[in-house]
Amino acid sequence: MKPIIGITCDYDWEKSLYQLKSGYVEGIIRCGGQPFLIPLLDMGWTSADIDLIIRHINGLLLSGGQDVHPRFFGEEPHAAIGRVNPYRDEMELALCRQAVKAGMPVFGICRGIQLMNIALGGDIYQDLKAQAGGQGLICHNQPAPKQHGFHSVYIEEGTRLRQILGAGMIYANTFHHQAVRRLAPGLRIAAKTSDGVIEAIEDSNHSFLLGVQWHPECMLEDTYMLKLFEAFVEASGS
Ligand SMILES: [Mn+2]
Repeated sequence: MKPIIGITCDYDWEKSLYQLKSGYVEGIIRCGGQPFLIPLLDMGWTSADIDLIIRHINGLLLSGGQDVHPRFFGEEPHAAIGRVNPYRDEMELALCRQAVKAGMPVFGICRGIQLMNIALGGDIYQDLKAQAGGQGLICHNQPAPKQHGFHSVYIEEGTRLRQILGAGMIYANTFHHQAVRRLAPGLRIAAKTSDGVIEAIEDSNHSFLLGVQWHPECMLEDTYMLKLFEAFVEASGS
């Protein structure tokens, strides 16, 4: 039976529209999974609702989207914060924690890597330029088509990510102004860019707990990016 992959959706409150870019769904289908979209529930949701969702899926994909509200790691909003939806944050933090507790494979993309790190006790830069500019930042918001591998990402040796990709460096697209800062306990850095920005994190002891800062769902024609979806769906099916 195909593994059922829960994918979180964004919510546009101005248009009253649940939304998800097609690449997330296509990546899962291409690799033999059954996508199952998870909308933001109304504000009355309970932990029993989260448990119900977790019981019906085999893997959790945390999709991209807006910034995470900094209250979830104990900070006030920085002047350079982007748009946030604290309701989505709250529900996804609960989903992520519950999935990890259940030993379920979790794959975080862009906002998803940040949310995963916060859910497990770490934090993020609210704005790289304002808070990590001293590192001599490279460009992380590419003025190039979304499927283009714009900057190099260096994969750490001995990581699950390295094992999945079979490469020490890949070219990845980049559309983010935030990034993982302090790692959550139990997680390790799996990849960085040349400026030291963390681009991937993982728990090497978990069945599959991986977050990437780039957007593999926009690069499905790239062998490396498809390998990420393959490994995630495979872990969710075993
Ligand atoms: Mn980047």
